[in-house]
Amino acid sequence: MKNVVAVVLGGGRGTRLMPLTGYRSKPAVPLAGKYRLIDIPLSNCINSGVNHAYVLTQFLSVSLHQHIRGTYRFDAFSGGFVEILAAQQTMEDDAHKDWYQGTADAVRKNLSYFMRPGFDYVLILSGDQLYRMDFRRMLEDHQRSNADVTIAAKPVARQEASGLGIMRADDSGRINGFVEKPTTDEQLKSVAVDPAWIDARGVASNGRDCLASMGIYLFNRQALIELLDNQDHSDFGKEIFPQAIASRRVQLHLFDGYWEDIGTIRSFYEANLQMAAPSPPFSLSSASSPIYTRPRFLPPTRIDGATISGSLIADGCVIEPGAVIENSVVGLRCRIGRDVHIRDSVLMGGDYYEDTSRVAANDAAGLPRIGIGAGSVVEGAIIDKNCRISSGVRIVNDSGQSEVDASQGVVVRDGVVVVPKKAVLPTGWRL
Ligand code: ADQ
Ligand code: ADP
Repeated sequence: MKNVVAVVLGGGRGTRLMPLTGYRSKPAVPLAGKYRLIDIPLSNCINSGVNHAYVLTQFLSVSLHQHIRGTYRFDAFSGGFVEILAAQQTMEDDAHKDWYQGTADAVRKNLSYFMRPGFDYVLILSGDQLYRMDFRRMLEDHQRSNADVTIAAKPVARQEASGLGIMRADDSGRINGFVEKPTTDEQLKSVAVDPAWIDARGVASNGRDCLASMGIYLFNRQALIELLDNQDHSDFGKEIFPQAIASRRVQLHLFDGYWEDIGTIRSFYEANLQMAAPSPPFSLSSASSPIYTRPRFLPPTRIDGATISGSLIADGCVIEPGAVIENSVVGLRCRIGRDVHIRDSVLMGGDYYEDTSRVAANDAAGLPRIGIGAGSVVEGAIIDKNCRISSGVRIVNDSGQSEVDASQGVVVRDGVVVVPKKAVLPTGWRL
């Protein structure tokens, strides 16, 4: 895999994950208590033997830099690297002042970096998906079929097809139809496959008759250069692939493991909670393909007379007597006060501990400590880092609102309450 370079599409403006992307770039959004989104594609790369990777992002945040620098270090003999390429840094002239126009445009504007001698294949990945995949199998399929491009494909039901690129392939697995996000019945019919096609390839179709692009693409170097040589084509799904299938050998690589897009507040929230479930569909513990993240020197979590079920508790937390935590993710350095009730929620934790003199000064100024104060109730919520929730606060979407803007200090997106980073909620606050 030494001749494969990975390019992780780290996100456009990140509006679908606001306010989590208000302070940081999307790849830096914390996941499952102690990871960040970028750890998923990069761990898959490392576990597959790909240790050259670029992360494309629209804007650079301090936390993304720190995280990459502190996590993905390779020794001099391996020659591995992970580098961030931020749009804001490449806008040196008027032509580049615009944001990237789309995924293909983002790759095109940075193409010179990926064309280093020795990189024969470019593996393009999304930065907001949760899955575990061995890219070596994909490269084998790619080479065996003499493909110019290979697209990873997952069988899905028709109801899911409208949000994805849907493909049809011939018996050799060569793609001969591609429609990005089909909306009409006619479009769907033009790319639906016979479920028997899927069954015949060793994957139980269970009636699924659509093959979805997973947003994971393997290109031969020269094919990528040529396909991007058209300024009018700015998106892989919308423009590049529908055209490329006619003139190139575009091949399909079938995959049927767990795979979730986590680019919206609702899907991000649900994927986090699923990882806390008793038999998670995506397990963070795997001997052969671990998920990497920044090593930290934090003490073990201290729990004193609390009741906890179906939850992930990260390092460095303090959980006080009487607390009840159910079906939740509790991130690094969380301080959970007495008799706090947390259910179906994702707490991202804190970036630092407050020392006693700071706590005393904050007390005097009426500023609550970082963490969740005594007797508070949190349900169906995401609490970003470094929030100061005082005592007796109720963060529950009691009236079932689906969207609320920031006027009250918190927002509701897709029915999920999101408390933005560093928010301060005073004693007795409620939504
Ligand atoms: P979408 O997910 O809708 O569909 P898109 O919004 O283009 O496609 O995002 C793909 C990835 O690229 C995401 O990780 C996103 O954050 C990132 N990205 C988007 N614009 C970017 C930019 N300007 N710079 C850097 N990164 C950017 C795509 C395919 C479908 C396929 C689904 C699978 O188009 O065919 O089915 O992915 O999820
Ligand atoms: P995030 O993307 O999670 O919002 P930041 O950009 O805020 O992250 O980065 C937070 C970083 O600051 C963490 O890596 C943390 O270790 C570091 N940090 C350490 N001490 C402090 C402190 N006293 N105040 C703020 N941040 C701190």
